[in-house]
Amino acid sequence: MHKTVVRPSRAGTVPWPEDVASHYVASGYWEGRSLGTHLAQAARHAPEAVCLVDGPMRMTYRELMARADGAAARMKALGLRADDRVVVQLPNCWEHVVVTVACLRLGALPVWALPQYRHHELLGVVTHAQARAVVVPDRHKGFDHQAMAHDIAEAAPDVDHILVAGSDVRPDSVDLRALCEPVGAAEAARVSAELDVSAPGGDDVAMLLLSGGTTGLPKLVARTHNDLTYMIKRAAELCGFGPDTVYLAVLPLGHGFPNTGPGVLGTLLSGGRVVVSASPASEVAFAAIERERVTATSVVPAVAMRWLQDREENPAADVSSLRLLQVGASRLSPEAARQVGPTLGCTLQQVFGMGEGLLCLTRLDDPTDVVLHTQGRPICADDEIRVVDAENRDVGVGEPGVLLTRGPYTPRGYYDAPATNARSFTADGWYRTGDMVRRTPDGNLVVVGREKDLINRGGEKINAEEVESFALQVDGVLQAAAVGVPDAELGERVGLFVVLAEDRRVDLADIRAVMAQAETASFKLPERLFPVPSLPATPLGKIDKKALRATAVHAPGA
Ligand code: OOB
Repeated sequence: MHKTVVRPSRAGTVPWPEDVASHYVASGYWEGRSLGTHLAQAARHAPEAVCLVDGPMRMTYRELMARADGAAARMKALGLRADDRVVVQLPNCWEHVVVTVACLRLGALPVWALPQYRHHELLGVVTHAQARAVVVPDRHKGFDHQAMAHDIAEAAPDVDHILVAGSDVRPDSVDLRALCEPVGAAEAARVSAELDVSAPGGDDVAMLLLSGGTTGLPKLVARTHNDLTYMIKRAAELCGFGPDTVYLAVLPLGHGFPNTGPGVLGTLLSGGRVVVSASPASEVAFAAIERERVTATSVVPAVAMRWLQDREENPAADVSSLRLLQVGASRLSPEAARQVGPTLGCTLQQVFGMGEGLLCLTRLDDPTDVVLHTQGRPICADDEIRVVDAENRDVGVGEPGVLLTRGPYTPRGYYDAPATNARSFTADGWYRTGDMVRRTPDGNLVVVGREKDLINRGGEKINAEEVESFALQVDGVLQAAAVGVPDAELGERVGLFVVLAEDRRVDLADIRAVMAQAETASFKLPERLFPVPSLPATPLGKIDKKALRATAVHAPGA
């Protein structure tokens, strides 16, 4: 069915040029249907198969859809509509999956947020997304998310509903578990048919994904049903996902990687089974792998390294069902990569992805050398790649440069951010990733560094400038520069160089206190402080962060 109506969800987005879009349709990448419709269709293939496991909770495809469609209908009864944004800040639990599928069925846009976000980040996301609903646990790890969500609703006028998972639901919140009750068998067909009819089109926005390094002023990526469905399905195909796949979701579901790379949604589209784990700790994950005969999972390098170490010390758990370990979101060392096969008995796949789109994978049948030493290659033949120098000239194979990309699942701009787009996208639509890579002769990419001012702490991206602006609020701090200090466990930790006013003493605790006061996520707090008499400058007069990183490696710091 041809849609002529441009839904409001597309306001603030930068569309692909028409001829490019036609090519993506003609090539079969863009199927023109909503992700929710694809999921419902996959569910109909094997309604009695178990598709979602969370502790004692085991849900069949029939039940998942009855719950998701029930939730969609009840969200509608609350006044939520297609195109409304729903910020989902839940720890890993079955409700995360149900509420995501419910939004996709309704045409509402889920916006996944990390559980570690505090008032500062969550308010930024809610405000920029103009969210109408916020989904939180009552409490998680001792923190009262429900109270935070209500505080945020006070400050964000668009928020009408706080949906709460847990047993302590306030009268002014909506009980998420009641919302997710399955719709009765008699009604299921009618509700489902209604949702099918009102489903969004392929060009409509399916969700807003957060770009790495989210601050109080987040960058959101509007991903369409067409682009996202293609990426997930293609990733699932390259990972060999099918009805026999048992995928363990251990990374926080607030991230794109465990949801879409192919992750939870790729597993459900393939007719497989998702097992949700609240923790990536090896004792919990290994027990889940053994109990549920898990075949695939995805982790960040820090978790992979812990698993490798713990496995050597404790070889008791039976992890023989595991066939695929995806590792991504930050750089995996070749030394760690080499241990994965022998120690865990599974295939390693390196994953280089981004909320903005482009997904690179090593292939399951790649030569060992490629799997150990590269971050893979794009999943689509029509992913365009350029590697350029400081003057925007293409560099040769093997030469390092900044990675630029365009393609069928990489939108041409951030959501509602013209000023940022002018910097991050070229006039002809290339996304400037800010990652420094080199291309190998066989077309794989090796991530060698970063041009953008982010710190990658075990896969969590931290905006350096944001940390610096907090530091500058501390009395006595004249200048501040945050850098990623190399770290064996997390890849990088936040280090902060400061120039202090004469005779002033400032401690790490002073800076952390200002950030805590502003209610920021704790993973952003600087862990090392380097007071210096002055900051080094590049020939262009910018702070020389490369020099600072080198200094940090050797300096004692505090
Ligand atoms: C994933 O997404 P984001 O949006 O949190 O972060 C993207 C950035 C990339 O631009 C790059 O700087 C870094 O994370 N990154 C890697 C990497 N994978 C991502 N750096 C080095 N090696 C890798 N393998 O992180 C993400 C999204 C979907 C799938 C996987 C990762």
